[in-house]
Amino acid sequence: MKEKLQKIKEDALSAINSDNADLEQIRIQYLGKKGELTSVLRGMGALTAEERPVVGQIANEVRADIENALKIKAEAQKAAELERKLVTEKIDVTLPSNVAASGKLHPLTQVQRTIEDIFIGMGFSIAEGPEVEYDYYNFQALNIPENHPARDTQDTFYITESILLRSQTSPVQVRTMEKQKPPIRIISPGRVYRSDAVDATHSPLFHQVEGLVVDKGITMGDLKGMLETFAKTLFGNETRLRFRPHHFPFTEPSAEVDVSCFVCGGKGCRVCKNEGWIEILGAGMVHPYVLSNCGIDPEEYSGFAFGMGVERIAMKYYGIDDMRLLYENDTRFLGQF
Ligand code: 2U9
Repeated sequence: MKEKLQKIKEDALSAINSDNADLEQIRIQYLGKKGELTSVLRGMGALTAEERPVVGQIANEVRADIENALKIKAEAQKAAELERKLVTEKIDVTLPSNVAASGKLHPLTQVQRTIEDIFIGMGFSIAEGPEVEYDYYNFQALNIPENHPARDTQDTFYITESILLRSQTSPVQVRTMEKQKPPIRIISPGRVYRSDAVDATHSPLFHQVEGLVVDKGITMGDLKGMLETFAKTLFGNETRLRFRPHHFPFTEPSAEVDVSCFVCGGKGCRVCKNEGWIEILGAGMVHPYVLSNCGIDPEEYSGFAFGMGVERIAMKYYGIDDMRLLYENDTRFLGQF
């Protein structure tokens, strides 16, 4: 029996110390209820009274040795598993990370919103309207009757004889005046269309911000003061304005407005083409005919209006020399703004 116990111990220890030993399986095989050690102990009844305690003690020692070996091996297996994980799941913290690319607003949207914010700060509201318009709102109400030469410079896309893609956002102001009594203080930003061929400074679709103020006693002085505040906020406090007489059918008197070059301060440089001045918008006092057309009495009220091209301002502001870059969606270009 002693030999049997010795053999069980040797077999169990060698199983425990073999590679990839399944310790739970070994414990059941040797120490479990139906295990080898238990079945030897069951046979102890056949031993003499002197032999029994001796064999009992050996059996206990064998059990203790096997349990101890299982415990040591379990710890070794755990340590080996941890070591394996540390090696295989190693993270190189010096590798460059995958930075999540965050989106941005298109430069045109950024400039349009900057312009909007400046006017909102001066008490203007934003007015919007349809891009598909009636000829009446786009031209006739604005003192541009059929066959007026101004139609040539604003040639647009026609849906029918009397419906077209708006060539300016002015119809929004006409619609506002029809609905709302003065005082009116609005800007109308949005897409406009002209039948122009694409080149570095033209596109059949572009963006405008137009503005309109109508109230009692509005003068050209109000227009100049408001535009000066706008220009100084957008281009810097040193900016000066220059008004050049011009003609628009919807305003009288009318002017084209330049700002002193915000790059060279007026000395002359590449951005202002050595002029010292940069044209940014057109403006004037709303023509009395236009006020009448919109149901506002020009004897009682007066107003000023202005209009600017967002592309033109964005190009000057950022030093972009080709308008097409703004529409190509090349992220190498767009990522710079
Ligand atoms: C109403 C009455 C008057 C809007 C105006 C301009 C002058 C102007 C151009 C700037 C560059 C168009 O985008 S552009 O080509 N606009 O010069 N626009 S006054 O006048 C209005 C508008 C609405 C009822």
